[in-house]
Amino acid sequence: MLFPRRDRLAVALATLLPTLASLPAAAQGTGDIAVEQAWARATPHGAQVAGAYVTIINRGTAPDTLTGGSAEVAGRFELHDMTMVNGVMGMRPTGPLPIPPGATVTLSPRGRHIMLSDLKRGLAKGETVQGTLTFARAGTVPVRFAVEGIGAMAPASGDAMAPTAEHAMPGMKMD
Ligand SMILES: [Cu+2]
Repeated sequence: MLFPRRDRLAVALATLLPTLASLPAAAQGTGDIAVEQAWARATPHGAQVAGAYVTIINRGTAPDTLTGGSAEVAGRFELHDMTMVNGVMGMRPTGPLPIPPGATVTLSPRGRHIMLSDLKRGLAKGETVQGTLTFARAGTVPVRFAVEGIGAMAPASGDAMAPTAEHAMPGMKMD
């Protein structure tokens, strides 16, 4: 069956567009690395830091490592882990995060997470923040963080603004 040139193009587009539209909106990635469910927390007024979270899937056969990243709203991007000091949940910077082959690694408010700091502005629920994740093998992967509500696990007071207490989360409960 032959189509004039323009019709063939139209047919090609008609074939392609539904395919693109059917891709999960949250799926992002490059090569063997897929990034899903990228989100960040809205920030209280004046906050200098925001937590961000992703699920990383390594579909390849080689190990990879999340080494860093960026976000348009943040001067700094760090990987953090949770700590418990004198019964108070806190956070501290941590090293690169291994993503073993076949693994699904989820960053969450209860454990390893991304800490965006030196915020250029506050984050509002409902917006989307552009960013990247950097992997040792996969390289730089663009990510869009969907900003969710401040949430029940966020710091309960203005302590988030105090430099020495910005990571203390006294209201956080352990499972
Ligand atoms: Cu943190």
